[in-house]
Amino acid sequence: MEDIYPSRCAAEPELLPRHDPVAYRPWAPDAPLSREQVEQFDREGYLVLENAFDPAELDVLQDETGRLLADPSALDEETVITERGSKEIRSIFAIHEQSRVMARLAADDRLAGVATFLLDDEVYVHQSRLNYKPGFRGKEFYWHSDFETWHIEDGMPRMRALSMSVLLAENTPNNGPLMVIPGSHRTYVTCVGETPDDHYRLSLKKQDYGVPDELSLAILAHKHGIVAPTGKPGTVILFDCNTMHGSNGNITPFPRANAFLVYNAISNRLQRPFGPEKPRPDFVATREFTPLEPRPASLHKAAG
Ligand SMILES: O=C(O)CCC(=O)C(=O)O
Repeated sequence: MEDIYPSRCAAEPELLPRHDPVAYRPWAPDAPLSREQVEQFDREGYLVLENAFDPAELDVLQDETGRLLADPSALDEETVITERGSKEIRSIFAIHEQSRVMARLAADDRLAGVATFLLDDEVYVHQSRLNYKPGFRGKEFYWHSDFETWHIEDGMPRMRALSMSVLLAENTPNNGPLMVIPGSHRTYVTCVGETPDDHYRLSLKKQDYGVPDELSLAILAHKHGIVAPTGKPGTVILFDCNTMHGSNGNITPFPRANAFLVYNAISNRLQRPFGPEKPRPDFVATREFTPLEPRPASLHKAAG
């Protein structure tokens, strides 16, 4: 079968067109987003939802984040990723499997319901993680399209997935907020270099393969510009699986903590990887394709 999104197999990078829709379901009055929001997501490949959670819900989420970060030894060891050369926590994966609160967050209608609408299908959590950037020492995430890695290393067939970053600490212009290239989701940047076995062990700390080249990034950034949405805790940033994004290090004293939930359409469940034979492990890219049942909007303690 021809791979319409080849990568890491040619000597030179290419800028290829996207072959898939972005917002899959046409807007209707009962949609969980306004018409303008759906159009913005479709056009720019990202969307910011402010004040998605009330203060009591935020307390619950922030307490849980503190608990996860405070005792990583209570978690599955391989899900805790430290920075290169230090013990500083960079990411904790599979948070929705290791925390009831995070599982409830992943299923919350305000997130899962929106993903179901935009992807026009039942959805499951392809990946979840807490990305932590401690003050002074938080390291960057270099530019990438998630889809390129998910396609090549995990076997995600098409662009029918999206990420939601739930801000759990204030993301300011200075503490390494997410940066996106709006409109870049319409271009697939192929990467150069065959993927080594078990690449994920290093790539979760710092990616060396599946990294777009500087000329392609410059072309996209000159054409579309770069935005860095900031916000208070409780803001949600949605972005399409092929939106080019990254973030700078954090040398301010203000830590940044964001929960990432990746929703994939059930019809787009993983196959064999399009690159290396061996898929990445489940904690990075699950192969249990259980559709979420969006739960009513409430993360209050009593909601269970
Ligand atoms: O946390 C960030 O700033 C970016 C994270 C990211 O790009 C990713 O998890 O794919």
